[in-house]
Amino acid sequence: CTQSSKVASVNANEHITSKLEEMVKNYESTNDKWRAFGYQKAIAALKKHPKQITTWEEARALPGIGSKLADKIWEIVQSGELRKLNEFQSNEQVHVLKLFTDVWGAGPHTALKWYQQGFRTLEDLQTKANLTSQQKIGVRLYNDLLDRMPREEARDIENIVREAAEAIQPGVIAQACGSFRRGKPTCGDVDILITHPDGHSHKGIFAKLIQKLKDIDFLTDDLVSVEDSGNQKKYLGVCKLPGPSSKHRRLDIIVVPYDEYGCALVYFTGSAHFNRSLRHLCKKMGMSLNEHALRTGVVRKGTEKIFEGIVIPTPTEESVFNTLGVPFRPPEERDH
Ligand code: DCP
Ligand code: MG
Ligand code: MN
Repeated sequence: CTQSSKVASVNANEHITSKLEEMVKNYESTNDKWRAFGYQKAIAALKKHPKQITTWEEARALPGIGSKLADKIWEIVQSGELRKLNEFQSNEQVHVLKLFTDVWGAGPHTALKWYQQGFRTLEDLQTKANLTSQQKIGVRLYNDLLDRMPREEARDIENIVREAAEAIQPGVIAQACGSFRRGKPTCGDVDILITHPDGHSHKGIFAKLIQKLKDIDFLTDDLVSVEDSGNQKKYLGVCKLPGPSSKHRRLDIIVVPYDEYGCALVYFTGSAHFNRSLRHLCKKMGMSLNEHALRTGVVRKGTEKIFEGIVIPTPTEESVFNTLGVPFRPPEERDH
């Protein structure tokens, strides 16, 4: 068994995990953390399992799957349905909590609070609830922000940001990562990574770029106008392509120094699940990986890091995979 096999590239049990993932969402929205956690462990085990589950015993034998979860899995295998999930979906409270947790800037805790305050609709929130500035945007643009855009639109957005960045700093690299780079047909947002190969010119770009995109009326709303993380800067906002029929779309822009480009590219390409798998692999080798750097010689005591380790230079994405001893995985194959 090689280390890379820990990151299974196809999910043979998608028909099961998709239903269990719905259950996780339901339990998260009712703040039932333990049940949500149990289902998540089961999903992870199923995703690692190389073949389709066909018997109850097979499910029960997987790590983290007890007899109750095996019953649920067996029910899906046999009937293609999960009654408990259908029950959830016909419950009013669950519907309202789902509506509310889908407001950008609101989590399960806030959704439950709103429910307990007697709010049931988005109009209730707009007229009666005490909303943060993010939640106000989330309610006002509710439908647009939940809608996934076709990848062609993500490419148009990438081009506008790239042109604006290029006008500010020639030679800049500006590329859409996330689901777009993984080749998905639709994207929940556009994640644009910006750097400059000369190693220092990335520094002046961030504030000028955001201002320029506002000047041309491309950015319509700020969600987080600047988030500092080490030498990286991140913007989270909303943009809109010109034209009367275009929708508001979520846009994330990250500016990073060139020596962090390899790790940043891996991180922002994702998927989030793939990143977790890589970090898990790192842990077993005394390494660590985040959007900034790959480190070796990390000393951990439980979950605490006693020594943060030494940075291994990883100028490219390939070098990150090589250093981890994992065969290179093209972005299209990084969904698990
Ligand atoms: N990311 C991560 N862990 C998270 C959130 C994000 O590792 N909790 C990384 C991996 C993601 C990338 O950042 O692929 C971009 O985050 P998005 O939330 O934009 O996710 P995607 O672009 O993958 O999907 P979507 O189409 O829903 O935007
Ligand atoms: Mg994205
Ligand atoms: Mn994003």
